[in-house]
Amino acid sequence: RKIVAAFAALAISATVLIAPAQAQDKKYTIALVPGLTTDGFYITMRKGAQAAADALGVNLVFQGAPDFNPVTQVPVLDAVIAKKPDAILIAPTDKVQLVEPLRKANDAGIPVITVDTFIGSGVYQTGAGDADFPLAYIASDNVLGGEIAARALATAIGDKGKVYVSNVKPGISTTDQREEGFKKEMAKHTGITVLETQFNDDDANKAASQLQAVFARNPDLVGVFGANLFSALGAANGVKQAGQSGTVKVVAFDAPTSIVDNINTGLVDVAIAQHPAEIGYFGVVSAYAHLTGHSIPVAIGTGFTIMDKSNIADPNISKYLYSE
Ligand code: T6T
Repeated sequence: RKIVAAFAALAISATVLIAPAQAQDKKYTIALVPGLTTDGFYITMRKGAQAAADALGVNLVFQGAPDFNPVTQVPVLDAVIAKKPDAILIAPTDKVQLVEPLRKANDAGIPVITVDTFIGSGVYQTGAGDADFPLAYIASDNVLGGEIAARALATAIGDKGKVYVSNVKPGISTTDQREEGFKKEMAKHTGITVLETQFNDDDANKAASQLQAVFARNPDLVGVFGANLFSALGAANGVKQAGQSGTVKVVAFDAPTSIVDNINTGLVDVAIAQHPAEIGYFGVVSAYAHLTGHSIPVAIGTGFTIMDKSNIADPNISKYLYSE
């Protein structure tokens, strides 16, 4: 009070005193556009984002498409841009196809941060290339995740035999990098043959049929790496339907709640849980920091929790299972 009185006595304009306070009181709206809405990974990311939004007094809007596809994601993004949020957090569904649609947001003065997936090379704010305009990339280290998956599968199959990657489709930064890391690591395991990748379009049923078709062609198949939630669920179901549970080993990326049963019954050997809530949390915090005049890291990496039969009952591990 004394300070205010002193300023008043100095006849400093009220606007000067009040303006910064008003700026801080502004209620920001941050939009989160997931890869798709019906995926435990993004549902969990939304929870983390909401926790940060609540703590910071930010209005969070969650708007996405029902499937993981640029054709359905771009119109959602256009609708979000038209509403002029203060910032956009987005998991772009294609490295190339989302560049121009996101440039529209950037040109409209809306800061863009990509979460989970990236556009271009994923290296932003360098002044190089035409896709470096997002302010930050917040995600798992997906190459490392692929390497971890390969080591886990190699161990499960006794370091020999035929395996393949069940993947979504080329052009998605995360799943491309997981496959890259997986193959890089498997190249060191000379007793293991990596068969051709099967792309399932994020359709678990397709992944299940593909498993059975690969097994029919290769009755000596010993393992599969499911490179995301639906690829892994589908591949595991395929193994079960082929009557090969426990014989054809499954390493799963992602951790929906159904993975617990699959691990306990021995259908899935290892699941690599990402930390999507952290991605959402740091996404909102980064956007807010930028909006309030702070500099932010151009890249934030979040971790993994490796789940198997030995630890899945531990609450410190199971807390990383995704929400539904
Ligand atoms: O694996 C996650 C995510 O990281 C990836 O980009 C797309 O698939 C998931 O959402 C799981 O379905």
